[in-house]
Amino acid sequence: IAENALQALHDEAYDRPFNLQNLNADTMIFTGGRQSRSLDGDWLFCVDLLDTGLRQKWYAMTPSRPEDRIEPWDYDPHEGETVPVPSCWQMLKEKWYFFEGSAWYSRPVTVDPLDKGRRRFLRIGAAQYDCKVFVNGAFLGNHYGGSTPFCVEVTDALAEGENWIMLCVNNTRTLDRVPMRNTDWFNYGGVYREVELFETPETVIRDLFVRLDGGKIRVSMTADGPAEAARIEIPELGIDASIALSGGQGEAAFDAAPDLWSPETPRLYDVTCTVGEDIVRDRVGFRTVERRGTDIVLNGKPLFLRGISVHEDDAETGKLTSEADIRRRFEHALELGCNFVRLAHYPHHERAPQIADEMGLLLWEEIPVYWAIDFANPDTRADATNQLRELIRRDRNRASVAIWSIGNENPDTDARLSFMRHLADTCRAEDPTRLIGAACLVNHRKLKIEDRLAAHIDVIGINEYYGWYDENFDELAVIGENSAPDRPVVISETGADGDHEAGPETGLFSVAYQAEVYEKQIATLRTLDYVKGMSPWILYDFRVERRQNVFQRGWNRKGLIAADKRTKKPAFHVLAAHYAERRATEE
Ligand code: GCB
Repeated sequence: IAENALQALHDEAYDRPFNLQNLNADTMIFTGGRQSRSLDGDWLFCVDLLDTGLRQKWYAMTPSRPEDRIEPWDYDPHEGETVPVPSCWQMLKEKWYFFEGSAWYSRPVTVDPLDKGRRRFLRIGAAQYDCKVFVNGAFLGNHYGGSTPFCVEVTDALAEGENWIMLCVNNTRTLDRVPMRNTDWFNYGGVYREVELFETPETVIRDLFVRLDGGKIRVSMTADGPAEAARIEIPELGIDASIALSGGQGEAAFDAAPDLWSPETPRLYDVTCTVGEDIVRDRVGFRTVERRGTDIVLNGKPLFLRGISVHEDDAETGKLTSEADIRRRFEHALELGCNFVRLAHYPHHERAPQIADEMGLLLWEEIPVYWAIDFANPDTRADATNQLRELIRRDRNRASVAIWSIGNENPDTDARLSFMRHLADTCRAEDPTRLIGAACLVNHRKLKIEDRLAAHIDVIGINEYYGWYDENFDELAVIGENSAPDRPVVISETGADGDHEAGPETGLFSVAYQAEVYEKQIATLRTLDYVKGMSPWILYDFRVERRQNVFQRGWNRKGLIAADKRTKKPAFHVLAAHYAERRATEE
């Protein structure tokens, strides 16, 4: 027993010094318009189930020839097998398919000497979930959160000539984190978004927020360094102004009459911000989105959100997403007649909202506060808050983003309410110009929309599966009648599995039954005047460990399109016809 206890102590001790969570929303830099050097490509790679690398300090090894070594070694981070970055390791080798634990990535990076006063930052687009960063043997920081970018300053860590960067990425699901242990999507792992090196002047623009608010174009920004003023230019609006900085913070408001961004007219403006020698750029659309009673109002006009939900999931590459994937998803959404897409259940690639800005799609963006998480745990709260802040800071210049969603189907406890109110307050503090949503709850006993969270958000999302998990379809109409929400409801999910390959002709898991569920849903939902949008579940079939019956075979089959991203199921056409009809009546 004593030995076990010692081992436990030891295990905790090896990990604790690295779990600083010191790479977070406050250490991000604004990267729009900056030149970067890509560090994508082949990295040396080794899975490490027992965390031997942290115990044996693999990160501190230096490149040397075997014959020069005096101690045996278990892994050499400077040679061996390579994998491409970005990627998900599950998709690279069958033996890594269910691997959950740490894996080491390392690569050499050769740099020129840095001119005096210049700085360097390493930025990792996303690593699932925990990522520890080492440069030349030194631990520089750790980030938690599988879907948001993070930056680490490497000005002093990188020396002229060859350097070694090592990342220890761990995708273990743990009780104190967001998401927790149980999800209905696949637990991918790895560095699955781009890795870049940025060089900046001494004064760095950390953050830039440009939006239309209260009839004016407002700009807020943060820079570090000694600068006293920033310059902001939006040439097409005749804005070229100086903003005074105090303690690195600046704020200004301008009268202007931009052409408003909307799905029909996705107009974007070039914005440039300069502080000292640092220059960043963005393309920003201006629009207002608000709630009035049970309406969602865009640029003063109520609208219905014709949406669809999507995951980031690919049969061949997993969570790795290319520009072509994003464009294909959005093209399919447009083909359905959508003006709205729910990016479920975590922050998607940052190119997604940029492309939605150009293509004219409104977005619901979300953090993985999913099902039961440990709402009473301060670590869980800190993690969720940071992921939300990172997402908002990354995307708050995107006109397409209309709703920040802070939770999905979470049990209505006091701890959850306090947690969610804190997240809603965080949203408003970071960005008062968008709606806050969450997938809320129905009281199935009273057959009524009833969730204490609803009073604290703007859009009540409802995930309901009448005709599927809830087999008595007629109850949906009863819920509709019994509920009188004072704010808009979006049916954030509804649907049914349909297996296009091996499913039966009729009944559960047939594509015919799936289409029938869509028909019945549409007929009932259209009678509810407070329902102001829907994003059925889901555009494509997606991979998940927990679905293993003969029709699912490792996939959630609720896609309107199969996992091949080509085969449309009949329900696709049912929804497309409904959206076409809605569009016709709106116009
Ligand atoms: C839900 C969840 C979603 C699942 C879906 C399903 O309510 O929000 O993540 O994938 O149901 O298919 O059961």
